[in-house]
Amino acid sequence: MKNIIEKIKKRKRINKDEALKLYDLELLELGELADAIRKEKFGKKSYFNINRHINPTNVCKDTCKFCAYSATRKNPNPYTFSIDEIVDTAKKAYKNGAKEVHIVSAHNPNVGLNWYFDAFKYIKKECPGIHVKALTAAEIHFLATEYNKSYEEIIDLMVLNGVDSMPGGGAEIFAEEVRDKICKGKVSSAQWLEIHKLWHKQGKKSNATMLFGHIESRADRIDHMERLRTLQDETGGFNTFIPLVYQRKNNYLKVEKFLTAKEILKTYAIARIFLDNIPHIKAYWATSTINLALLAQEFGCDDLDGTIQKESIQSAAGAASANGLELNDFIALIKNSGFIPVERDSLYNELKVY
Ligand code: V47
Repeated sequence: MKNIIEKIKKRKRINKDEALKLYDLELLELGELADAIRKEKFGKKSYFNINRHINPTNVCKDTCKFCAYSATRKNPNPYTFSIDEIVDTAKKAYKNGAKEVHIVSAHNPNVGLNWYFDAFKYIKKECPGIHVKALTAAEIHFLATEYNKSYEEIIDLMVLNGVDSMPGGGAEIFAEEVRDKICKGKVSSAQWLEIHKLWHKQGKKSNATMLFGHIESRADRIDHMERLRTLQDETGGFNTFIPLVYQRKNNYLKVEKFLTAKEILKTYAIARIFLDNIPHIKAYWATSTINLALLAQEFGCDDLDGTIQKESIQSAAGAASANGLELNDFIALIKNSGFIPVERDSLYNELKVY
């Protein structure tokens, strides 16, 4: 362990085995190592953006066991917004100061390809300058398969219709054995990485998530991060790594043992240390709870996502994120926890330091 700590202090890259060993370190010692890196990069700044999450349909062809959002499973209330409803939602948010719409849908085979793209096109027209973060690699894979298109063709349509960056969803956990148990049939790990690579090749940015706290092992988490680190070495296209804490309600995954706050904080800290080439680590408060997200600022996380306004995926599984957070409350929480709230745009340009 001494050698690993030395390596980290000298800012040398650690390998998979060393990263796994870090879980054995005492929490506060691990936290200090991660915090030192965070401080070097961002001081006491904590980033957030004023964004609006829109989840336009919950009708899904896939059957991921961890999902409580999909209407084909435990949630008996299918919905699909019209293009007008999606655009109106974006317009309202834009008028109220949102700089980004984060649009993630289920894989709905009934609406047609244009439904997905028209929404982006009209949002861009009605809300000049708004950043459209939309279509996870899982959605891109679904659209390509459903409409017999290549990934490149779908990506061209994204660029043409005004998508600015890609959210990190659909990554779940890359380890194939676990992936098969939790979301068999959806985009594979290799395909997820290939899609992000193609997107990065266009000079565009994306995020990467990891769903943890279900049936994966610690080694699976490190393996997941390593696959991301390898792609990032090649493309440099990931802005942010987002470990999503598994929410347990209303779904079909049988999980016996849930994560402790200690395990969540250790995972954030290890991500900060191991992912030496991904600039931002996001404590997505919708899944960690806002209280733990505030603490995570001391364990390597420099980003708390945003005000969200409305969220349907994690809240369906029990998260307290359905109605987002008020901007003033969000800022006060960051300030009161000893950090400097910095409003950023979607590409991490600083807009306002509070
Ligand atoms: O990939 C589904 C997750 C993701 C559950 O890029 C669950 O800034 C926890 O893409 N418990 C979609 N998570 C959300 C997403 C996202 C979210 C926040 C920020 C960004 C970003 C992207 O939601 C899916 C899946 O892993 N999810 N069910 C659940 N029970």
